[in-house]
Amino acid sequence: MNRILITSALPYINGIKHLGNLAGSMLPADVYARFQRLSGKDVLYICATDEHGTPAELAAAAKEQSVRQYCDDQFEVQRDACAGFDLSFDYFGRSSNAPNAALTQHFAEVLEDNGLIEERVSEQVYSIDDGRFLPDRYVEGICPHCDYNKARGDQCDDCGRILDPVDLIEPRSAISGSTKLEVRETRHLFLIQSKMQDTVRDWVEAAIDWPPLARSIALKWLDEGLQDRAITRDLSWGIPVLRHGKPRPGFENKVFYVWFDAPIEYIGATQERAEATDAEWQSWWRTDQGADDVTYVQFMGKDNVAFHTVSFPITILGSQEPWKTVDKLKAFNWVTWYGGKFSTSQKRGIFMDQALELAPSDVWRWHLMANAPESSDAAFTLGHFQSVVNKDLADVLGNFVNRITRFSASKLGGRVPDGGVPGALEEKLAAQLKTRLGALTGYYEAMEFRKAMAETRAIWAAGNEYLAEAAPWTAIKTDADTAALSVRTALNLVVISAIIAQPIIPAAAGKILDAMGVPQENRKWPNAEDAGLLNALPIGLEFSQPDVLFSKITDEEIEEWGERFGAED
Ligand code: B3M
Ligand code: ZN
Repeated sequence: MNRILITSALPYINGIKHLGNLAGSMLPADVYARFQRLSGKDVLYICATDEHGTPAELAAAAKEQSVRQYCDDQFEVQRDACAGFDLSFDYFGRSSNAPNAALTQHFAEVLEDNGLIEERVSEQVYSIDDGRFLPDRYVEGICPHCDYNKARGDQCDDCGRILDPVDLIEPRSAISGSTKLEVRETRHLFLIQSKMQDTVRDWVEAAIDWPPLARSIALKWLDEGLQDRAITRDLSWGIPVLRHGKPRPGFENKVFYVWFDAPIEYIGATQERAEATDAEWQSWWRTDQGADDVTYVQFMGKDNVAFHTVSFPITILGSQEPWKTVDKLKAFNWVTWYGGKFSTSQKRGIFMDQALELAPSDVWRWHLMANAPESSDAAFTLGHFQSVVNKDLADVLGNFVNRITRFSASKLGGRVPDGGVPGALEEKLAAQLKTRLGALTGYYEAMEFRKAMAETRAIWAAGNEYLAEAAPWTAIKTDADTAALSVRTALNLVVISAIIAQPIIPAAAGKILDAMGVPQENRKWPNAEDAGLLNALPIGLEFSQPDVLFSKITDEEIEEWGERFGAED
């Protein structure tokens, strides 16, 4: 299993994502992709903007732009913000591009041929004042499950339930606010999910590799019984509904539902990449064309799990074609912002572009990963961010690297010194490193990110502890050999500290490795069993001191940011 396909949930096109979105899918997927690449795996990390549906239409209308223009602009904005965060996508596509349309239409055709799609008359909310049907987010009202009063027609943001607009209590139009709504009949394509109940359950139960959060959400849905769902909408922006390659009679003014086409874009984006780069895509997705030996890993927030463990698998399995299905699914809880949620619609919290105005991407990446919302929601506060960054990055890693490189530059000529024989201190350090590196690698493989970050920090801290005990600044006065040994050992540990930091803080790690003169081919993930790890640097190798790695975040900054972003405890 040397090939790993990684997808992150596709960010909606409607505006730049906040740090909670980043922490729950794109960032951990990136950290995992980087770890696997360093481990020598052939990785394909795919993401894209999710451009269809009512969120795009509503946001475009608010900006008085055509939906096409709005999406073109926002795609650039999101792609730039992702680049600013060093997200190492192998391809960042768009669900409104041609490959996704063709694939979506293809899946609908085969599902219909397999008896899993039917035309049905359904009841939809119609707005008399707006003169149109109001699908999904075009209706707002009270959630019938939890009473939240800003529930949207497709999903309740509070309890996470998937809704139908006709379920909402006291519904109102999101376009005009009008409550002059009625239920009218309209024809739609329905995906007969009920027929796939047993197939999906067998598939979920066979999926031994799913972490518990994803698995429990999937089983909860199956236990409640799968409902047949409309996969078309009365909208104009989206993928046209065809039958046998021609507009489907009666569906000329309808398109596929965004949640039907969005996951198909994982495949679509891989095809976009193939077209753009002359690569092939089939060996990643078709089990009859080599994808049997691919491990497919998906990352997403918990509200997306049902769509990926039930709806999308129904599309894939129901086609009875040899498509790859997900092997490991990593889901995240929420990052909260001062007791509430980060919210795009209410502009609560810090958004990706704003974050980069405040501090470099590495420090956000570290903080969000070290406090990943894995087993429960994780509270983000500026004070916590400040203390984590100042402690872990500036005091622990930055201080270790600076102290030893500065000392050896001034006292030992900025070269890796020769001399001395490893003794008890070095053996203790080597044993600790072996155990910790083994654990760290295991946590990454298991996608236990908080534990991986804690282990990374512990390895950095071991550097400071070793230096405190070995005290080369004292030894150098009486015993040059022992001082040389300590410095050499510590410099090797600097390199290991930076190598294992690469998945999380790629910019700072690269700075350290450049300064230490470590060539690209020697930056691979270390093997815990390698006894030579603390002796890897060539004697006499010249190194320079990295520029300031991390500047501390000051109390004044925290105060200013708190005011700017409305942070209130
Ligand atoms: N765009 C929802 C979200 O951003 C959605 C994910 C699609 S994944 C195929 O939460
Ligand atoms: Zn609710």
